[in-house]
Amino acid sequence: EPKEKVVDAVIDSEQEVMNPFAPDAASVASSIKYHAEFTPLFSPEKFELPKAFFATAQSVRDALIMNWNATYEYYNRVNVKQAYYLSMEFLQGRALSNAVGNLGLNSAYGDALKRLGFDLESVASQEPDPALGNGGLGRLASCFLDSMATLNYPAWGYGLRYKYGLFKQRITKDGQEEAAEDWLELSNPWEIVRNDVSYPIKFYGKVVFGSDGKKRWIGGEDIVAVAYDVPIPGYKTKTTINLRLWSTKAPSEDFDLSSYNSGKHTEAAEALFNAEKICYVLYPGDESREGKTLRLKQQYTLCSASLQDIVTRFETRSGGNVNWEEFPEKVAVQMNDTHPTLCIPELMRILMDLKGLSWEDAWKITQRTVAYTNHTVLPEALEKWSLELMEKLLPRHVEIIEKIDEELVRTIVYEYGTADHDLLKEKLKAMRILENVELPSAFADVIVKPEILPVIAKDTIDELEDAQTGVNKEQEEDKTAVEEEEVIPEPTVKPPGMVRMANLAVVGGHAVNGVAEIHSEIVKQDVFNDFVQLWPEKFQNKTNGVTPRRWIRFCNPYLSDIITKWIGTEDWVLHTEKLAELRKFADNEDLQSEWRAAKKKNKLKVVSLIKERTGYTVSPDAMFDIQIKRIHEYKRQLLNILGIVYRYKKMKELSASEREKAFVPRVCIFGGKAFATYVQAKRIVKFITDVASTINHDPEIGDLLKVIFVPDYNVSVAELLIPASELSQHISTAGMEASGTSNMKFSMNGCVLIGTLDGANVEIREEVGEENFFLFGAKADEIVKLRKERAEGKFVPDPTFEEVKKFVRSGVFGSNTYDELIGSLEGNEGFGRADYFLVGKDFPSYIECQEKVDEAYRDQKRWTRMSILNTAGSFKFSSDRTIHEYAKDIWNIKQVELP
Ligand code: B1H
Repeated sequence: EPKEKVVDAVIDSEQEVMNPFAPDAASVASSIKYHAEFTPLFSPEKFELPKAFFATAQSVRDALIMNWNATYEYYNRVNVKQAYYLSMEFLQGRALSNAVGNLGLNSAYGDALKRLGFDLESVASQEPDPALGNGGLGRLASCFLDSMATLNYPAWGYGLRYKYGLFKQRITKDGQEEAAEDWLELSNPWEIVRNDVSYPIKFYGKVVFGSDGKKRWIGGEDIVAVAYDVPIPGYKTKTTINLRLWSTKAPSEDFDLSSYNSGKHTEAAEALFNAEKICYVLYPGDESREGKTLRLKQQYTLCSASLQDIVTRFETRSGGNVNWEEFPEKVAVQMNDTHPTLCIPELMRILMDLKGLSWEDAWKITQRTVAYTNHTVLPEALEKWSLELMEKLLPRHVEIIEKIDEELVRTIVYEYGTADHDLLKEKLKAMRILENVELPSAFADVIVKPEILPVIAKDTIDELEDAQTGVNKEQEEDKTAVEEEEVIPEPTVKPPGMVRMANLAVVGGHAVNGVAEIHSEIVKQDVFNDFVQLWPEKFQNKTNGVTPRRWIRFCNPYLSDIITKWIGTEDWVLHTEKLAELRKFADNEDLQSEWRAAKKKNKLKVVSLIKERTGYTVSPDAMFDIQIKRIHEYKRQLLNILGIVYRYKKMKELSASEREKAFVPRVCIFGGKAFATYVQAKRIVKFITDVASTINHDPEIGDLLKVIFVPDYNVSVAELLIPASELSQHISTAGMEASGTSNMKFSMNGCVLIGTLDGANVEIREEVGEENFFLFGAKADEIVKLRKERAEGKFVPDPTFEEVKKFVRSGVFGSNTYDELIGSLEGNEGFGRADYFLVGKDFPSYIECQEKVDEAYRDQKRWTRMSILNTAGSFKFSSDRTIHEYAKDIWNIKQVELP
């Protein structure tokens, strides 16, 4: 084949257009050209990069559609059990190179684009990142889809198609600013709208008895959910599974034509907007009642549309011979966190009200079908909804939830008897789904009521309401502002009734799992301990994983080639345990020098990225030290930046020659978004960027230290940063990070970790060897005691910590003295809890550990050995391993190879 050739040489024969899937460059080129001409999104005169991207994606999509059709045609025919993964987030990242790589069409597409005057990498970089996720929870869902498809598991993802998704982050002199992310602006070449797959979704209304004596939910607001399918190809398999995303719209008759014609244009379209706005934004602000209602509508839309679809498919596959008892033998539903918990009452409603099953049968089926994954133990992140709000929006579901709660009360009373009132009260308080709600009438006399429902003061109610707004609320609040207000005594009122979604998920599902060993232990011993005593068999661990396709093979081709060469096969992409074979070469000088050369090439790409995104020039010879994740106090970006400040201060105290000797040059890179209303997190972003601008402009420091905040961190940025990383930071307060998944990606790419004994760090350290992991900080089981000591003023801060705080306050980083940030570390009046995340406590051991990092890095042979042993020891953290475990222990599904 001629390597580079011009456009006119391409479409030679009808034959080629008819067979665009033949994996040779000529057929691929003709297919791309065909789409450029006949599936156009741009005018015909020019053929530039954006058009090349869309035409290439459309041509790849053709292949995916063929495989998708073959996959489901077969699943329908053999009627296999299928798993459904329901998630509010999927953080897919770009799809083009992933699809081409999974299909094994890299050289065909590379050559074809060359003939057309393009190169695959530039074409692929035209693709916007879909904005459908926020962090680790969403990226995990996407890694799982890749593994399910690759391993030929009959599975399916369900989510929402957010028009704007998560916001775009801009960094200005004031810190983070949010802007709408219009990722669908130019259309999404991967999605296929299914106009024939839509379901009615209802809100509000009331419950009545039908003529058959059954409950009916009538009236209210009706909208429609329409399916958009995104094909998910497996690696080296024909299996292509589905990610079905729901988009909401109003029924067409809701457009009020007569109002429109009489000039009331806005009113005429109100119903349309009301329906469409449900799928505008991921995690919309929920401080207002409207915000809460919108989030609940989102959650219900996901659950209702998905379950109607699942039930319809079950009926279709049963071929007119429906046996509802078989439902759990054909369907497994996994709830990614509590956001899809309404699946439980929704499946009950469908089975009872629409299919005529009894409560008992519907309950058995529901329990056997659904399972729940917990992703956090932060108490403020365990979702609660106001009972009153839910009752208005979903009256039938609240009846069902009340009945589930009543059955639970029955179980608890049966289990603990009525003799020991204190124990029973404690259990009911901890375990009931409904909070601050009187006992069901059948149990009213079991316990002296006034003790269960004390009349409490207004500030307790405020606390309860705060807890109810969900994740981050506690920290989101700007405590400085609240302090000023005069306290007006309020009459005592009853606290509002709440629905605890996590309790509902635990009760309604047959399995509950945490996402790393230490996290699953905390779930069992702490968060859900009362439930563990009742149903120990429900609780499991499923340590997270990441797909080695996206996170090594495709994002790090240099390293992949080296691994393949030394192991002697590319099989490791599917069988990551083969990576362990690298161990025996860890000291081999040839491997070591190839390994370092690959890292260097990856670092050079990041040097360009940094220049382009921030204007700063950094040296590729410095150590690349990276912390990329959502900005959260518990993840302790503040510890990292204060460590950098300390380093800078020490540098300034030395002469130029002493400085060069004392420190290893570093580029310290941060990336991550702060939730828009999380005030403290936004202060951290601002502080990092202020420190960066002082240090980066200090002529005495030069390449010895650079601090970079990469704006708008996303999957594509991670794919560049992770392969270039040498040290990465996973430094959460022990016990607070459920797992973390970027730690796994870094380790796979030969990056050495500095971290606490938290989340998956614990297991990574076990696998790579403790001498290849920089450990510091307090342990999870010490935290409660340390916090108590801290609150009681018994904590004596280390002098280094005092020194660094004083330095920040001295005004080196501009006029700002960061009172709220530094104050939060001291528990000064008005600045919240005294160093709740124990930054001060862990600071000295962190600094000491960072000195060990420098020492290790100076010995490049030792460092490279550590790096190789990280890759070699990362095999456990493939999401293939995780998905096999879910399939076997929770879903009970089997691998199905297409004929
Ligand atoms: C994780 C969340 C989360 N846990 C609610 N919980 C959200 C919950 O805006 N909301 O409503 C947003 C995010 N995300 C993460 O899940 C954990 O923090 C990580 O440790 C873990 O690795 C990841 C995947 O299990």
